Formats: sequence, C-alpha cells, structure tokens
Amino acid sequence: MPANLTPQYMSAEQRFKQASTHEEKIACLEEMLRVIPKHKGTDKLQADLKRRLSKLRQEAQKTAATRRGYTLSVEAEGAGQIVMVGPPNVGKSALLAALTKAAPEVADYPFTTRRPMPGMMTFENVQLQLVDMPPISHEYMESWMSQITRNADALLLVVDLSDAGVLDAVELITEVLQEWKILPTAGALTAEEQDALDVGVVPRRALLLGNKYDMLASKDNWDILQELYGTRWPTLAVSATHGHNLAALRRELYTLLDIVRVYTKAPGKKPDLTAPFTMPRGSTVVEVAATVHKDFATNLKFARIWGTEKYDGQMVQRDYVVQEGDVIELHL
Ligand SMILES: Nc1nc2c(ncn2[C@@H]2O[C@H](COP(=O)(O)OP(=O)(O)OP(=O)(O)O)[C@@H](O)[C@H]2O)c(=O)[nH]1
Ligand SMILES: [Mg+2]
Repeated sequence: MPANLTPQYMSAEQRFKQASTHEEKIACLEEMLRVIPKHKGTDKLQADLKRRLSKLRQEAQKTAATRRGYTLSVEAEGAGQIVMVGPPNVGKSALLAALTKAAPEVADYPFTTRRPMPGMMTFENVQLQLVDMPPISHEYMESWMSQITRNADALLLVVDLSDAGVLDAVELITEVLQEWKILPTAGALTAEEQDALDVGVVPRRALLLGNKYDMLASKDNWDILQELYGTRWPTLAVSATHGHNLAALRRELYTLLDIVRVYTKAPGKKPDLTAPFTMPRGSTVVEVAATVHKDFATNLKFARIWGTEKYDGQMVQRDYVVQEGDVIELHL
C-alpha cells in the first residue's frame, strides 16, 4: 500500500470499488483526489486518479447519449446483471417498476416495451441490475435482444399465471433461448454437462417466475407449472402490482447470481458491513485481495477470517475459499 494514505482516502477508495453507477464512481474518485496527501510519493497515484476520472466522465457522457438514442447493449452495473425474458404483456416492465427505481412504461397491450431498460435492485446491502426487455415472440425480434440476453449473468423467465396459454409461454421461452444458443439451467453445470454443451451454447442460471398470482385463474396454473417445471428450474409465484412475494423474489435473484458477500477490515479496526465485496462463489482469499487492490494479490501473505467456517480471527492461507459473510483481514 502506498505510504501515508489516510483512512478518509481508504474509505473513499472502498466506496469506489463498490460503486455501481458512473455518477457514484465519479463522486468517489473526486473525493479520493481531494483527500489524497499531496506530495511526491503520491504523484503517480494522483495522475492515475485524474486519468481514471476523465475516462469515466467520457463514458458517462457516452452512456447518457446512447440512452437518448438507440441502446444496443446494457452496461453491467452492480453485483450482477439479470435479464428478463418473456412473451408480451406478462408484466416484465411492472416487475422492473416494482423492484427498482426505474420507471418503464407499463400498459395493458402487448409490445409496450421497445428497448432494454436497466434498473438497480437492492437486496440487503447489495445492488444488482435487472434489465427489462421487449417481449419475445415467434414473429419479429431484433438481433440485439439475443446479444443482451447472452451477456447476462442470469435470466429471469417471466410468464403470466392468469393466462390459459401459460405452458405455451414457457415453451416459447425455451425455443427462443435455444435459437439464441442459451441453455437456461437450475445451477452450475458439472464438468460432464459443460463438455456435453453444443458448440457456442452458453449456460445461464434461470428462475421461472409466474407473475399475476393475484388473478383468479393463477392458482391452478401455478400448480401445473410447478409440477411440470419445478425440478428443471427454481420457480416462484409473485404479483408485481400487488407486491405478493416480492421480498422472496429479491432474495431469489441474489441467489441466482451465485455470489458471496465478504467484508474486509484493517487490523484492529471494525469492518464496514454496509459495503461488501461480491465475489463469484468459490473465490479464494487472494482473489478477494486482488479485487481490493491489484497489488494486494502479489503482496498478500495470509489473512485472518471471522466467519461461519472458521473460529474468530483464524489464520488462513491465500487459497482459502471465502464463504458468504466472511470478514477478512488482509495481511500484506
Ligand atoms: N393483475 C395483475 N396485473 C399485472 C401484474 N403485473 C402486470 N400487470 C398488468 O399487466 C399489463 C402488462 O404489464 P407490462 O409490465 O406492461 O407487461 P410487459 O411484460 O412489460 O409487456 P411488454 O412490454 O409488451 O412485453 C399491465 O396492464 C399491467 O398493469 C400483476 O402482478 N397482476
Ligand atoms: Mg414491457
């Protein structure tokens, strides 16, 4: 760690690492630049911060420009990106509106949504990105829809439980995903399953979501849907407009990303439990260190862990696999 960096600076840097939007990142970098001790030893770091700041400002401008125009991709933000896939009028946009601060158009006719729209969803102390999409259909779909869906970390397959054709809707989804060379899975694939994938096919974790559970016909359809697909994917019934099961949905979406939250602390200090680092499940201590700072990976000697698998403060080696909720003290 470069000498003389103050706790103020470290805290701004920590927030920068966890920032999910351009605006937040820019604010953190500005703060880091403001509080960094100004002397020869930090010249390089100051220059580096300024360079990153100007690049981010450019990117932020570009994003704003594309949002006004035609968006062909959705920049990932937060702990993971989940893209919604479903036929017209099932309530995808209503779900985005219910779970995030985004304000998509929700209307009682099909093909309301024409462009992808992201929103940030909060689950406890993490933010993840949910992307509303135009509906899928057998008729016309834009080619960028497959690109965005393939790029997602996970998929939310949305159907309307009040619709008598709900089973056809699930079929439509699987057919379209197959065309797009995406395999919706319940969880991580085994090595054999990976090898068995056709060329170009990407596996993506998926949750089958039955929306409009508040409607009369929904209960029966939900029973049938669970019976047919309940072993293939995790399933959940919700109502976007009545708020039914939305808390459970937030948790399921977090689970779908298959990540763990870890917290770092300095020796003798308390961890900041509001700002977790989110890591793919199976990550090691040294991978956490690399996320905190690129130099930390090479310099890391060992770590101490406060968590579920280890007794408090137990020393672990670089290859220790971190668990959900671990507090990690990095020793360089
Ligand atoms: N009863 C009920 N109606 C809902 C629910 N969710 C959405 N709706 C209604 O269903 C209609 C369609 O909702 P949208 O969110 O626009 O559906 P969409 O899937 O985004 O539709 P497209 O943009 O055409 O793909 C609207 O009239 C919503 O108010 C729900 O949970 N219960
Ligand atoms: Mg919509």
